[in-house]
Amino acid sequence: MVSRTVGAGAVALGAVVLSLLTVPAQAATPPPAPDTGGPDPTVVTAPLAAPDTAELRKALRTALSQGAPGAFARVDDHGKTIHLAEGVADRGTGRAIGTGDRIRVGSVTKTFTAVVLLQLVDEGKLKLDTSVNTYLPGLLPDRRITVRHVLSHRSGLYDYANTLFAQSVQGFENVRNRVYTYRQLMDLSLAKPLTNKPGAVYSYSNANFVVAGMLIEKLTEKSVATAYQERLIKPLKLTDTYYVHPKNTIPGRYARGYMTADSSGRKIDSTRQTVSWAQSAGALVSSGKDLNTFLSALMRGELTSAAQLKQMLKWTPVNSTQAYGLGLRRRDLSCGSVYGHTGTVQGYYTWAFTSKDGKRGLTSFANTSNNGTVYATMNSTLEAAFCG
Ligand code: REY
Repeated sequence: MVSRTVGAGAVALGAVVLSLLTVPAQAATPPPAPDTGGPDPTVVTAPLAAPDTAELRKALRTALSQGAPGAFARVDDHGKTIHLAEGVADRGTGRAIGTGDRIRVGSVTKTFTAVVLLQLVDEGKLKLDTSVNTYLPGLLPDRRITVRHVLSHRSGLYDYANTLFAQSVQGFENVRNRVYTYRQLMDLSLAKPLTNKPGAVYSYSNANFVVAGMLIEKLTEKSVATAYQERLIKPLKLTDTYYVHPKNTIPGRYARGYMTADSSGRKIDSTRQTVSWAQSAGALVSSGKDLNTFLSALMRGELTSAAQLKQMLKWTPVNSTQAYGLGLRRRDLSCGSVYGHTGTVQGYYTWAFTSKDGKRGLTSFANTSNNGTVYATMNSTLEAAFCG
């Protein structure tokens, strides 16, 4: 590995033990966070080593041996693209998976949602440190919850996904074809007390990005679908990216998704689903190419003002190797930090990350979920793609 100078945040890591990383929705209790997050601690002064394609391929094959029907990694590096794919997109037909297949990207949607809101901040329609209830009167039980708290998962709003999916298969089948209103999703969250004092700590919750979607619709007087389309999909020419909710299908060529049953390990074809339980927290369809394009544009400052990008990059600690900005994850690798998001919806595991300058991007993907060993293996694609 090439030695490089990194800031205190990454030096403290030593060897990154990727297998110990937790699934985001179940992150360990975090340390207290300051009210506006800290600065980005990581300074990379040397160029990144070339992606380790052998290691990437090994990870994809390992994921297959652990139960993923298919897996791929697409790296866009200074204008060059690496395509790696193993296994199948469809267990019925045996069609090989490809890096061009469309996928359900789960919570990578949260980054799109956050960017729309930061554009609204740029337009003077929204303030990050203002109470959510100023814009959505009476919605939240505590006026102290600000827009910033919601976008950094510090609101304390309960994550109703924990209740919905306590039993993975039955929980999924109950919602697979359901269509929720945002209000109904908020009611599921608000049925439980706040999990922390507003602003105090990171506590991942889909309810935060339901609030974010409600803010978009209130302030733009249009649907979130229109906001994504007009502000991100069209200008960036993201030809594989769709917000199809409440439809339960994926247009064009796509990878089928196979969720793993809790105890039997049986694979359940979970391709058809509305993802209505997530909507602006997780319902986008996209591709490796589009996710790499989107995150690169974001980090290059093409989607928001420099001032709002700086706000997105103010960090709340998650654990010793992770932090959360505004709709953005930071992962601290052995060679420095990368920025993006993870996504899990039934049958679909996605990692989309980029270097700070936006010049190297990775989307890695497996068409399974609810499988901790596959999750840990796919996590290791970050180290291979960015640190060599
Ligand atoms: C939903 C459950 C996880 C997935 C979630 N996803 O909150 C958001 C994200 C959109 O962060 C499901 N797990 C699975 C279970 C666990 O059912 N009992 O892995 O298929 O992307």
